[in-house]
Amino acid sequence: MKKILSIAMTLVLVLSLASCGGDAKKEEKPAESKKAEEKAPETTKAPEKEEKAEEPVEQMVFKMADNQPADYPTTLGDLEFARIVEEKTNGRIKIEVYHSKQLGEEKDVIEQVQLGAIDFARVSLSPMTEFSPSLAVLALPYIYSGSDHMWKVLNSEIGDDFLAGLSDSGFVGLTWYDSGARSFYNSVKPIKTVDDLAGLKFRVQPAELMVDMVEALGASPTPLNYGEVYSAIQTNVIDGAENNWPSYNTSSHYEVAKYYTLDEHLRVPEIVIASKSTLDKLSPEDVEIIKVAAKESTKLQRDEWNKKVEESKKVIADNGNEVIELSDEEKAKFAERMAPVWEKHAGDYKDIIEKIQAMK
Ligand code: GTR
Repeated sequence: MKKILSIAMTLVLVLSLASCGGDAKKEEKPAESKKAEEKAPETTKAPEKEEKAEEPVEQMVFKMADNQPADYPTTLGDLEFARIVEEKTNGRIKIEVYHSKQLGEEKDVIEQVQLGAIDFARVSLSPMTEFSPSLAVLALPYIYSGSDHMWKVLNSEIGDDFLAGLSDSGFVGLTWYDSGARSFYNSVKPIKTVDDLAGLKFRVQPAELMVDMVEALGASPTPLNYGEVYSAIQTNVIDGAENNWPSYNTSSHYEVAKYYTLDEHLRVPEIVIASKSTLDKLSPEDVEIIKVAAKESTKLQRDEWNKKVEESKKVIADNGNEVIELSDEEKAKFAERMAPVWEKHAGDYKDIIEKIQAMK
């Protein structure tokens, strides 16, 4: 009896330590120690009470990474995903969301997910093209006529096939989130024509596709992590970058790059991924719950996205930034320059591209 009591007390202590360690909001661990953390899902067993022969319920705790802040639409989507999973498994599966790049910059996070050191992540499709090159089809400059067209494609068999195809690279693609359209901003001058980009230095996401795109426009690309962009613009290491309204706002890049040209060269969706090695350890029923929950969370994410776009436009207008609209003719000139990028990155996928274009 005494022995059982002392085992129970030790378990209670272990449990309370484990739950302290899992508090994503309060915890700020050095990146190194995070990387070295346990790869397998953390499992904790409820302490056995005295002689009672009840089957202990095993709780699984997983980590999910996002590089955007706590109130950003993607993080809100992640939290909704985690909430649905927890609800549908009666608390058996818990997903802790680490926002604001607490688990590292995007490309490192993707590598960690591939290795199974991080279980889930919400990332941009651009850096994913480095791990699964065919995804470039969905991130080609000017491939979509607008948001409706993009969502029609992502919600079709084409989108599902791309999610499923990720298993060859060690991921499970779960769902898509909105990321609007990306446009150029800079600290030097208002860009009104494609020729105005000549010679300017723009930060790009670390992906060959993005490097090639900026080169095709006659500008000079600098791949950098997202977290390094603000100070690089501020210190004139680069002249600007490109992103959607909510990122331009929440990263505070609008403070150091006041000219925003709405050329909308890219619609790169966000993607929610899981580590294949994590999901391989779960039952097919649990994997199904996770897949359905992720898809369900997209609705909330898209609603939050639309709100954040409006809020961001206001913040940027109130700051007195110069926002430059382009005519359809001028946008067409940007698009014409992209031919070599399409050829290099999607030359082998002409049939899928035709299908996408037929869905306009
Ligand atoms: C944002 C995206 C981030 C990151 C960032 C970037 O739109 O949400 O995940 O990819 O762009 O430009 O690095």
